[in-house]
Amino acid sequence: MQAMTVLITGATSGIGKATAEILGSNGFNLILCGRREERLAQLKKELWAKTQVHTLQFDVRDKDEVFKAVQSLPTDFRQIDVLINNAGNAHGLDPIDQGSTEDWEAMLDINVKGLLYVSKAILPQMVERKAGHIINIGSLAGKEVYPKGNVYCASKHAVDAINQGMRLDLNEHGIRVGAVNPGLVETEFSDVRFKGDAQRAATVYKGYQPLKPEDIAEIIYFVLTRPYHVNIADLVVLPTTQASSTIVKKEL
Ligand code: NDP
Ligand code: 8X3
Repeated sequence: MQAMTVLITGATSGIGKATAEILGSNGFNLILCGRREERLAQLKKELWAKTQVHTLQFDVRDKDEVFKAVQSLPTDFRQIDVLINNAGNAHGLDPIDQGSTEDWEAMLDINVKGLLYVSKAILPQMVERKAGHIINIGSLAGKEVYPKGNVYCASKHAVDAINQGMRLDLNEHGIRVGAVNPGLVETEFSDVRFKGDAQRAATVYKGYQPLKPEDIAEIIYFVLTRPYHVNIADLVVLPTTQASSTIVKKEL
């Protein structure tokens, strides 16, 4: 049987990169996406002995770039069996009255509209084949709201709603749709949120054991390797020390 092809957005770091590594090691063909071209090239080099890899460099905010990138796929990569909508970030952590409109726009444009653009570019072929699998990376922030999380939480609540909406609308086409919603995972997420302030970012993961990107990647691998009649619709995955967005048992 021909290996399945998986397109991963946000494959240049964190959860997306770890997912590329585990799927590549298990023989899935990969289409890896992100803005940082050198990281995509490095990952392709790392994985090419294990599997077939194609990279697409685009910003999910740019609708035309998204559609052009998907249309540019070479024949061997044109059939996308699995889409992992992972690209996303938080920008800022401010009370709503002090938040920056640029940060709000970035989060809504990337986490919500970007996810929709990529999905729209790929869904028609899944609908035509009456097969496919979409895994949306949501967040605990899509299930709860925490102080100063306002717009990031709104963007992830939107992902939760889109995940449910996709499942309803794509049901008649036999397409699997599900979400994986992590709690605290140590990635570049907090570097981005705090705009490169590494010291502030490090405090987020201090005094307890957060999840590693590999923990989520293993779960994504499990989700997509279930028999086709099994759809894991919605998973929340937390570090053991985290009870909710605001309750984390620290050892310090
Ligand atoms: P990282 O910052 O490590 O990775 C984010 C990825 O998204 C990068 O590969 C980045 O690639 C890509 N990305 C960001 N903006 C854009 C854009 N405009 N266009 C294209 N790609 C983009 O963070 P994580 O791995 O933690 O985040 C991955 C997902 O997991 C996100 O959706 C996040 O919301 C979610 N999540 C993370 C949690 C955490 O605690 N870390 C918890 C819950 C959910 P590049 O910069 O090269 O474009
Ligand atoms: C990322 C986790 O708690 O920083 O979605 O919002 S959190």
